[in-house]
Amino acid sequence: SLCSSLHSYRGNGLNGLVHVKNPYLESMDEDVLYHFSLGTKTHNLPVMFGDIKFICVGGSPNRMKAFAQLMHKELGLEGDGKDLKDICAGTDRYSMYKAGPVLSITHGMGVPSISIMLHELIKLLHHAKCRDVTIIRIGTPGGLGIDPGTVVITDIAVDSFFKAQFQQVILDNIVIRSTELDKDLVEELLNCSKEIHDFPTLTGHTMCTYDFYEGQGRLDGALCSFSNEKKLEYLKRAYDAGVRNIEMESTVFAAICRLCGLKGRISCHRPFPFHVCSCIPSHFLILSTYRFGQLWDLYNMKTKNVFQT
Ligand code: R2B
Repeated sequence: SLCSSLHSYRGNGLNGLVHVKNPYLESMDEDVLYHFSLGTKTHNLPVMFGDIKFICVGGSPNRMKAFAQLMHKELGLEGDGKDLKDICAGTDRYSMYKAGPVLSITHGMGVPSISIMLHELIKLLHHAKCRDVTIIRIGTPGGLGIDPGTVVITDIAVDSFFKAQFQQVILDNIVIRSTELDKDLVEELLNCSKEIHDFPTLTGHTMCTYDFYEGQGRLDGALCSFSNEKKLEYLKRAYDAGVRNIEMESTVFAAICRLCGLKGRISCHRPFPFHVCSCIPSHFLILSTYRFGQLWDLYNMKTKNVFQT
């Protein structure tokens, strides 16, 4: 089914600053953001990115360029936006486009790819001294037992065992990180979707797998060691556990973003670390002013339902 997930994180360090949790970073003479082909000595990051308020991340370069062009148009910025330059042109790892306060970045496919991107993005926001940034991931997951055309707003990102956790291997240790998302924000997003007609939206868990084929129960990979019955039984269990779509990035996205907002939680005493009250109006801005619903059509997300139970 057509189904898309949307995960959000609001950077909320002290004073709305995004912050990093690496004691070594400040003492480094230079920070090279290798996979963006940007760096603190070679680029004036505060000038280039200091005004960023919204970040939208997604898998592919074409989609994220189209998103930036749409933002350009919707914001009424000068020019037609057709010639938006890829800020990461010095590398072909990721693509990045800027339209006023909106940054649109690719993350490739899978946990390792989005993880590298997020490390460098969060450092970039830190170096650029960005404040009150909202980050949204839009994706093209496979739907699970839902109607084609449905958008899923992720309430919790779960792993292949339906647990709200992400296992980060640090050196040779496994560290479990929480992947819970901001419940108030999920509610807000759902309310926004109600303002848009013909835009079926629901909330549900998004399951993140490490593999597109065997990990997601597909029968058409180069390897397949399970039966169709076994696949359906697993997907049924996933559905019963609350999973409504399946993709490959959500758990690490939630875990990293949650961790980088931790200090903000302490300072503002919110139940979830990446919720800042002052961000709420901005958030509605990106959903309604930018006619968020139309993005899904633009991105041609109508995919086949391979998970219908
Ligand atoms: C959705 O689509 C990609 C796999 O086709 C992957 O990035 C994901 O999460």
